[in-house]
Amino acid sequence: MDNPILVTRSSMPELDEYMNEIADLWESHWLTNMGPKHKLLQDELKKFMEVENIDLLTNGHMALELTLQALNLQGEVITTPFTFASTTHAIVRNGLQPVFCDIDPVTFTMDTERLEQLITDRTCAILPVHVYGNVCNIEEIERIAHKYELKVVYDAAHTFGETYKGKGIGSFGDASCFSFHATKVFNSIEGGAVCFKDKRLGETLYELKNFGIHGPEEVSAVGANAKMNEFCASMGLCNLRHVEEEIEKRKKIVERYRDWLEGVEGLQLNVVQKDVKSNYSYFPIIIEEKQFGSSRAEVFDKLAEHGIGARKYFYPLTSTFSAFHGQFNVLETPVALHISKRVLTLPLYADLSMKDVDRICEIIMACKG
Ligand code: T4K
Repeated sequence: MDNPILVTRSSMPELDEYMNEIADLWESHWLTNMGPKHKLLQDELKKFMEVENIDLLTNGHMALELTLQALNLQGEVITTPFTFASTTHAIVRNGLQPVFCDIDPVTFTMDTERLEQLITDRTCAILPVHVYGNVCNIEEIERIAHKYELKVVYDAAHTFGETYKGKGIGSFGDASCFSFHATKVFNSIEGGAVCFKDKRLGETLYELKNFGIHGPEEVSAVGANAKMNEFCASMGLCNLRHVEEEIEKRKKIVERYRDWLEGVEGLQLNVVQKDVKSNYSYFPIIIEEKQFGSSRAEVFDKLAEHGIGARKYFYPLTSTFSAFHGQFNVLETPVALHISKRVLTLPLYADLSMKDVDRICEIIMACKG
């Protein structure tokens, strides 16, 4: 078997670059609790992401969980089930009730035509997901949120570095939560950030990520420990220097995939959104068995036989997790169900070679009936 190719591979700087970056930690002995690297990365990211306010956290999940806590919400949160476990868990772990809205069949983001009918007098917020870096219907979400006075928190885990209509993607809603996990376009090993509008929300978040400590002798909230440490921040500083180049490489890989797979009967490719500067984070394909001639399972197995680890992001729907059985009324989301049963996310990372892309596509095309 050829060398295995996994769905992604973490971007890393040269070892020397990282060693140089962390060397001063041996001088200062300051390893965590909002040290100088944390501060520097925060400032650099603010510029790069073109946002007004940002705070760094340990990971994208805590970004979501603590943002919901900071907003002091109660009741129902409308979200989508076509996402990673984290999105729904953040809602449930805050004692809130998820209400699942179906997705749009083209962007796989919240179908705003179905959103308004899900609003009840218990609805407190909307938590849409910019899944695969596809930007949600921001105008509609914000119009509806404004009409019903609802908070909007975007799960922006997949949208690092993107802009919408020329504005940093983290500028929308009350807050946007990013992931800097090892598998993401930009990583700080583990890491995350919240971009937010209201500075008071930022102050609350800052305290919540540090146990709710308000002052030397006052703890005013039941917070968590979600502070990004200096080693992670250092990795972020190194990776940030190369991220534009990496996104450019991803773009070329995506173009190569498209050359092979665009227009193939039975395959739906990810949408290209005209107002979005994309980060090329994922390359999902939707396989319609009847037209393509093979099922998602058959293509998945054939790739696996050749050591290629495509993934079923996101199957199953979070609304079907056994963890939630019997806890809330799960509405049917037929489009999300349809997509989740047919989606395959193909390998994509900056150093994936064109030769490997060609090989992956040859295997997929050999499955075509
Ligand atoms: N919201 C959304 C919409 C998300 O997708 C996520 C995370 C979050 C919120 C929460 O953000 P974080 O709290 O994670 O910051 C992975 C990631 O762990 C997760 O971050 C990501 N979404 C999710 C979509 O994918 P797994 O369970 O599929 O990861 P794993 O370990 O199977 O890794 C996938 C591939 O990545 C491996 O086959 C090889 C490569 N890899 C992995 C690791 C851990 C590396 O090259 N280096 C590594 O260190 O969840």
